[in-house]
Amino acid sequence: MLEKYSSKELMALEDKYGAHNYHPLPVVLAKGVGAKVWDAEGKEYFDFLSAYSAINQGHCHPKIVGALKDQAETLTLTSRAFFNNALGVYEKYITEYFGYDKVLPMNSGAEGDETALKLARKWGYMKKGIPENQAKIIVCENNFHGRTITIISMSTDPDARKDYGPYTPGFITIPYNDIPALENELQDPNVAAFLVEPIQGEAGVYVPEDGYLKKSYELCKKNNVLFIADEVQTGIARTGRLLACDHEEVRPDILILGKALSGGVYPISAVLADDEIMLCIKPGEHGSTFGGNPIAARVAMAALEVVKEEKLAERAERLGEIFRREMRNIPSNRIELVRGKGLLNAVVIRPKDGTEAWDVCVKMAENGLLAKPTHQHIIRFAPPLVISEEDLMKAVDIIRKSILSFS
Ligand code: IF1
Repeated sequence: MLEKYSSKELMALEDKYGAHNYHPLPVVLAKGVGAKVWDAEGKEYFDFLSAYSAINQGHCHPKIVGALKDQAETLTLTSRAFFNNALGVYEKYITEYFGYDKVLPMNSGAEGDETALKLARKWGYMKKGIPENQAKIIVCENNFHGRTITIISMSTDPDARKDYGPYTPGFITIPYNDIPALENELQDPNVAAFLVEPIQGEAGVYVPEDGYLKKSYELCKKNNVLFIADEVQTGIARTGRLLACDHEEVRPDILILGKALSGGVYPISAVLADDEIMLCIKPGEHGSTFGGNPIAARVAMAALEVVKEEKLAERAERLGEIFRREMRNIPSNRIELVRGKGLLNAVVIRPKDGTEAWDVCVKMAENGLLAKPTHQHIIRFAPPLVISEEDLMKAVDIIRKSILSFS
C-alpha cells in the first residue's frame, strides 16, 4: 500500500501534514533487518542510530516480532481494571532479571521518568518524613529525560524549555560529574532523590569519570536519599553491560528502563524498585491505560531473552573497543575526540570552512550509513548490538571515507 510513494513525495507529506517539531535527515526508511535499513527506493544503509538505542536487538528481530504477532492475535489490551494472563508472568521475569522486588510498567521513557519522580516524592513524604510539598530532587545540567512539562522543568536546554513555562518546582540542578556539588546539595534534609543518566546521551554521549556513579550512590546512601538511574538510553546491554550502572557495581534504588526494553517494536517502559519504595504508591494513585498490557508483557520478555541468548552486552563491549580504536585511527584533523562505552559512542567533529557534524552525517547517508548529530559538532554512533564484526568494519570504512572527504 505504501510502495507507490517516492521518498520525495513522502517527505512532502510530512512537511505539509505533520507538525514541524523535527528536522530529520532527508532519508525515508521503508524496511529494516538487523543492523540494516532500506529507503523507499531500496537503497541500503547501516543504521548507526538504532532509534536512539531502542533497536539494540536489531530491526524486526524475528523472536520479538513473533511474540508481538502471536499476542496481537490473542489479546491486546485489558486495562488494569482487570488482570491479564501475561502481566504477572512478565513482572516475575523482569524483576528476577534485574534483581528488584517489584516493577511498575509504563509506555514511554518520559512516563518512566515521571513515575520515578512521583515514587521518589511519595517515599520522601511517607518514609523519610519530608514536610508536605517540600520534597526536592537533585538533577544534572544538560540532562535529557523526556518532553513532559515536569521533565522539561528540570532541563537546562533552552530548546526543550523555552516558552513552555510555568515550570514544575522542586528541582535542584547541579553540574554533571561533580561530586562536591552533589555532596553540598545533599545536606538539604528535604532532598528525596538524585536523578542521573549514567552516561548523558543527548548531552553528546558524555561519559563521567570512573567512580562517579559509585561515589554518588554512596553519598546518597549516607544522606538517606534515593539514587535514581535513568537507563532509558544506556540500559539493556548498550554500553557493554546489562546496565551502565553495572560498570561501577551500583544498584540504583529506582531504575528506569525504556527504548530497548521492547527491541523497538512497541513503546514499553518500566520502573523497578524494592518494596520499601514501590509500595509507597497505593491503588488508584498512579497508572496508565496501556501500561502492562499483554502485548507489552510478551514483547518485553522476548526482547530481554534475546539480550541474554545473543550475549548482546558482551558483543557491545567487544565491538565498542574495536569501533573506538578504528575511529581514533582515522587520520583526520577534523576528529577532535572519540568517546563512549560499549556501542554508545560519539565522535566530536572540529568545524571548518562552515561544515559541521550535520554535513558529515549527510555525506555518510550518501555513502550508506545513518547517524545523527547531537548539538552542532557531535555525532552519535550507536548501531544495533547484533551487528556483525564484518559489517562493523564495512561501516567504519564508510565513516572514514566520509570524514576524510572533508579534510
Ligand atoms: C526524541 C535525545 C536521545 C532519554 C533518556 C528518557 C527519555 C529519553 C535518557 C524519554 C529519550 C530520546 C527521545 C527522542 C530523541 C532521544 C534522544 F536526543 F532527544 F536526547 F536518545 F538522546 N530518558 N530520548 O534519552 O524517552 O519518552 O522518548 O520514550 O525525539 O525526543 P521517550
